[in-house]
Amino acid sequence: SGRRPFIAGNWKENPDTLEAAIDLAKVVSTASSSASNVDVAVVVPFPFLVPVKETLKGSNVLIGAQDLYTEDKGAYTGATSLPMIKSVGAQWVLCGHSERRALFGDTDETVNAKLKKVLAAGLKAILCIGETKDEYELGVNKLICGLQLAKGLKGVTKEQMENVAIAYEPVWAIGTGLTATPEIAQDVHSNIRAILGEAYGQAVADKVVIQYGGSVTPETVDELMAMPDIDGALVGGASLVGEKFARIINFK
Ligand code: G2H
Repeated sequence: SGRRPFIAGNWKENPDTLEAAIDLAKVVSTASSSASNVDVAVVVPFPFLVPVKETLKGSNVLIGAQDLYTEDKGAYTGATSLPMIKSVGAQWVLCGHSERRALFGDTDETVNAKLKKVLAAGLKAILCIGETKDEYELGVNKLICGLQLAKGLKGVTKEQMENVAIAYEPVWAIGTGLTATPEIAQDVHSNIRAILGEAYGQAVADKVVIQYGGSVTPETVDELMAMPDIDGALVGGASLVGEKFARIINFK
């Protein structure tokens, strides 16, 4: 496809100590040396951005944040701004992870505002989309993903799409051990690319990396990555186990 594979570990609210975070980062750093032809990132909790980046020095592993608040600074207790994230050297920021949508009130509108903030600052964003179990069972998964995509990317220019990756994460497959079959995922991914093609033109759409996320493991990564429109993975649980993530980024 000409697209460079991109695998990111989304650590979520893990691990629970700095020491454990540094240990895990060391394993990723070592594992990445044998993983050529793939971009690798770890998307870590805010307090770990600086020490993990330090640990990854000398490796090609990129670093990302899991969320941001859209105000640059001020009286917003508990919030972390994009300028802060940028100033500590993060390259990627997740926008609209389903857990942020379900637990922390993110909507398509706030996700769009966050995404635009990231892009305006010249950083890269992973826009996460995906349908719930009910929506999947009703057969409206592609419709829901199309809406989330259109709303999430509202106002994003063709040029800015160079800095956007899409992660398709069916909510029913997240942390459940249920992976969408490669065929189901491929079907949604090719639909996502078609929608991007209508919005931005085929040449732009052909360059956008579309990751799959939802219980990706060493056992499932190879067949997922073999699909023509699956360009990478956003890995949660398995990214916390060094040897599993090592195998995933060295997919075959
Ligand atoms: C989906 C994924 C990573 P897991 O949320 O973003 O997590 O691999 O644990 O399903």
